[in-house]
Amino acid sequence: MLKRWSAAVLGGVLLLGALTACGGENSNDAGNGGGAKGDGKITMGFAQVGAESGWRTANTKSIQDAAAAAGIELKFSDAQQKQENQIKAIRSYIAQKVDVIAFSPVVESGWDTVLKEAKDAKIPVILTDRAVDSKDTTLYKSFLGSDFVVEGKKAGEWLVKEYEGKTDQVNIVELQGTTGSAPANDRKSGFADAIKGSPNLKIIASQTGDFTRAKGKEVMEAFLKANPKIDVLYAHNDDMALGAIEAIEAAGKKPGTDIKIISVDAVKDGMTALSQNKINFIVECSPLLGPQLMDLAKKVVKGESVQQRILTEETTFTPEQAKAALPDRKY
Ligand code: GYE
Repeated sequence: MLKRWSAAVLGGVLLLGALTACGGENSNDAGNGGGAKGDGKITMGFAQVGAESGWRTANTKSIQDAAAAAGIELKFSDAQQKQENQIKAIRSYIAQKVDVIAFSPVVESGWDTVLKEAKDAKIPVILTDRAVDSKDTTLYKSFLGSDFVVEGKKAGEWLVKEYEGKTDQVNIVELQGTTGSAPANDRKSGFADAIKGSPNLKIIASQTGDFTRAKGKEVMEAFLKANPKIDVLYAHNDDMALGAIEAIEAAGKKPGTDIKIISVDAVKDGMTALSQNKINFIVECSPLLGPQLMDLAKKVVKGESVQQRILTEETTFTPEQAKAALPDRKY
């Protein structure tokens, strides 16, 4: 734990602070001149992906609230969906000698070097939400988050049931999440796996919408132009589905009726569209990882052993179930 930072470190930290500010996010950023005060308080450096979706906003709030409730000092940075920014943030947390680093890796590959740096500095790392593809699993203590393959499967299984007994070709378009990210890779493969026994269910176009509403809309516009008959949209998150709904309506079609829509997350805006029958089915992915993350952080800082993989519990929603769940929905 450093009380004073070197000029070089401070430079890096200020840069991070600037990046964070642009993102319109956060609070306890790494440039606040704070740091460990030798008072026994745990300091966590958290390198967030960005602010790309409603899911992410809820996830950030969960982490910030849970840190405050647990008395953990949080240094938080927003990488604006860029791996290089996350790596810079992690390096700055290492330089500041935080007690624990947590992050949600934007993409799966390319983390070994920086994770090794944290390990060499004896700073434990916890992965939240998204996985890395590192072969060496001693580079992190635990991975807390959803099983995205299962989520993709649930989406595909719903579709298989929906068209059970029908043989006409069903044209599916897919809006993928951020290229190279665990949820995009896994939601794609889980879905493909679930529909592979139904040869009439055909993915006719599949492209990334980067998990954002704006890109979801843009790519859906292109899909609609290129394909006169689209029966189903599978979007890897609600935000892209919501953007696509705008494109579908602008093209004079009825979302949920002319084009059936399946998405993942179950954030409030998605659930509202589902309750209005503009989306037909949503697979839940919980962003409320903060409390479990803080418990894990306390344990790893104490040197206690923790489970390498901790799964979040999730469900699925039909329009009726969305109507019932909406009043109590926390995100
Ligand atoms: O589904 C999406 C967000 O990694 C599970 O990232 C997360 C995904 C989530 O942008 O909305």
